[in-house]
Amino acid sequence: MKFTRMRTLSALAGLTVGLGAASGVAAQASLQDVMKARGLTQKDLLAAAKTYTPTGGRDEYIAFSSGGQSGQVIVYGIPSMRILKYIGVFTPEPWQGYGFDDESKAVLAQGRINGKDITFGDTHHPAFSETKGEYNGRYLFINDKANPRLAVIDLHDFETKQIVVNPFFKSEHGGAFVTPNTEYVMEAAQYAAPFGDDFVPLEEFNDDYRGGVTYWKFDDKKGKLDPSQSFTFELPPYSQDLSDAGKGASEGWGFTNSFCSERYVGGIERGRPPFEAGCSQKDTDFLHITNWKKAAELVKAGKVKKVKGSYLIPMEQAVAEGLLYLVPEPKSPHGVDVNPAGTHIIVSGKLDSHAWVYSWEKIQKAIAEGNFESKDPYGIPIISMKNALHTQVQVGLGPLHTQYDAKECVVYTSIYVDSMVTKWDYCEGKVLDQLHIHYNIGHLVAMEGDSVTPDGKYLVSLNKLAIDRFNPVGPLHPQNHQLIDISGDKMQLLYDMPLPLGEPHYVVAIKADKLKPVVRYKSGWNSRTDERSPYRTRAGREKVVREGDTVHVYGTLIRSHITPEIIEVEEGETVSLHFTNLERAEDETHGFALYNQNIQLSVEPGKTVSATFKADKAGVYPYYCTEFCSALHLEMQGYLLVKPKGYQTKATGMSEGQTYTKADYEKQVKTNVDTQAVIDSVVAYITSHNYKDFPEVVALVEDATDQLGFAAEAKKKADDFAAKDDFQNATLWAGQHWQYQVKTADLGLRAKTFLEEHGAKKVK
Ligand code: RUQ
Ligand code: CUA
Repeated sequence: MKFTRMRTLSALAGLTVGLGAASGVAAQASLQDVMKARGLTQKDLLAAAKTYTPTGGRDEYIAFSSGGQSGQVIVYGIPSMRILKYIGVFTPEPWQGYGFDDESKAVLAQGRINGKDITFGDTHHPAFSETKGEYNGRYLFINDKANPRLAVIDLHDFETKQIVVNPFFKSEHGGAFVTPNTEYVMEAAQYAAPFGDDFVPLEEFNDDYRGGVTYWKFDDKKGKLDPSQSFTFELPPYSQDLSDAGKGASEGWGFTNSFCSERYVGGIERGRPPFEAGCSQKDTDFLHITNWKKAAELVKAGKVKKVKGSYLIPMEQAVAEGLLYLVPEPKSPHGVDVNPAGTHIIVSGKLDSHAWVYSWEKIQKAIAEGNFESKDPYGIPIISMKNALHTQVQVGLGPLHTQYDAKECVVYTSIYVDSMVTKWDYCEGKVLDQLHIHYNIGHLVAMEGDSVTPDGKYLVSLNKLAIDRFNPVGPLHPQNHQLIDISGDKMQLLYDMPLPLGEPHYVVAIKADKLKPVVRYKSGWNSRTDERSPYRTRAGREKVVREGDTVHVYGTLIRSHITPEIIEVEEGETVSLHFTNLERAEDETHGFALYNQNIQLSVEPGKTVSATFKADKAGVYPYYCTEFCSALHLEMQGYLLVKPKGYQTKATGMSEGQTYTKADYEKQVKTNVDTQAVIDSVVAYITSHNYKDFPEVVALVEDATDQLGFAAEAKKKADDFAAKDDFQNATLWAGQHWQYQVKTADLGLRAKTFLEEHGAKKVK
């Protein structure tokens, strides 16, 4: 108490001195000094002021980046570009215990293909769940290109909850893209392959290799994709690429690009020109247009057959029912991006210098009139380009992806070969501005750029190469995400952020205040299935239960001990550890690592986490908490003793390194009395303020009350031993009493500081 008041006083003194020195000329001089010393220009300072976020400050937008080959998702703030989190998705991630505890292993196991564990993913396109075309901040979806899978991340705790494997594809790319009310999540194939698992020679490519697009049904209440209600359009082997769902005017339809509609099969070793030559020969490829709304009705009416447990719409059926059309699009296209009103679709060809704007109105008209120029070899009607095109604009060499601004008709297209962002008007068909970036931009993201009401403001350029932008760190470079201010007429480059985790492809950014993540779980929560864990354990109810060959340990974690601290099993037994974190205070996570078992758990407040393994070798296995959770975190430890079969525990007691006397006991008791005085004063402060108006403080007070309860129990034990003149045990329990007091005081002071900083009011 005294200590904090002193701190406050000295801080006040410092502020007064600081203000005196910072006034007028002196401050300017010092700013100029810094500019000179660091070689900064006025423009740099302006850029810095637009991104700099003072300590404790928050970002306006939260970006979710694909993690590329890392198989993860990277979360960062805009405009500060500070990385906030990596989310383990397809790849084990030890910090979060992802892939190390039983619960998350079960999630990764959903991603097995033909019985094989796949513990990596090539994540490309994240997408938010939507309501009426607006991001609703509830879920994030992301795809895996290498092994065609989709994952669902729940944004209430930023954890991966589900992985589904595409039943037909062997590769994919055009996912994840959501329909305006998250009815479906689109996932399009990439490299054509047979839908079955058997060998089919490449000579039969045209007849038996297939592409496709899957519409995964999403159950919003359960937060899960439902394979049993999902359906796939069989498509020709045209290397489908990106997709986008229609919205507004085009709601109910989906758009999917393709490249290599030549259906060329390379084979350098067979003396054939490589894929790259044969796949870029024609001037045009095909945009696939699919009617998911009508398809969903057919499925509902029982008119679509299931193959391998999933609905599959054969091409003949899709054509006969008017669900599938093609439109030529420029050479080797990449991105396809529907505008916010759903009236136009922008496609760019990697090998063309134009962006092509299609008119949904024209496409619909052609469909309604049956006005097709021809059919492809699979009988799919082709709408002629001239009957579908609104305009084409020369935007630069190698255009890839397009993002929509808040201003109507304004878009930003990434120009890969020219390393540039082109700002242009797709209504008028004219270029407005161009900005050079470093280097070779792939995707780009504008704030809420995929929603029906984009925010504009900032653009991030996701560059494929960093080359010389950062201090060298060896041949493998980080990626470079460049922040661009797009609030004015001219784009302004503000900041370079290195991203050292895989090669991100797409990023989506949402208003930060749409996200409402929890700070703690309901007590005893299995966060992966989002239900109460059967292994939930409350304070004082820790137990060891033997079931057949398995030893279940129901344990708890709280500052600063693990209960139990000694676990004894026999060689050959299976051990299943279950730990519940009893804390409620924000950020009081405990970890758990065990020697030689590849176990690292992250147990956030309220969570119950399990780890099952075979104790196959007799020995001594120390374990400890891996989060620096308190002053006595290092003492948050224990031993797993794996005893040889038939071993008899000896009756002798523990040997202790230290003996204690009555004087030691009394000294400890005096410390405890002094500490209690500090606690009382803090409690008086808290209860004399409106702390109940602050849920964060209520959680801290609950934890502190728990600790005080434990303190009282320890004190009673100390008193009892002292009454029996057992000062060894009396001193140790008095010491434990003090440990609980220290934790209570720590929580109390944190609550008090919070109240001070958040302007709590005095109550009577
Ligand atoms: S990719 S750089 Cu979306 Cu996979 Cu275009
Ligand atoms: Cu719990 Cu360190």
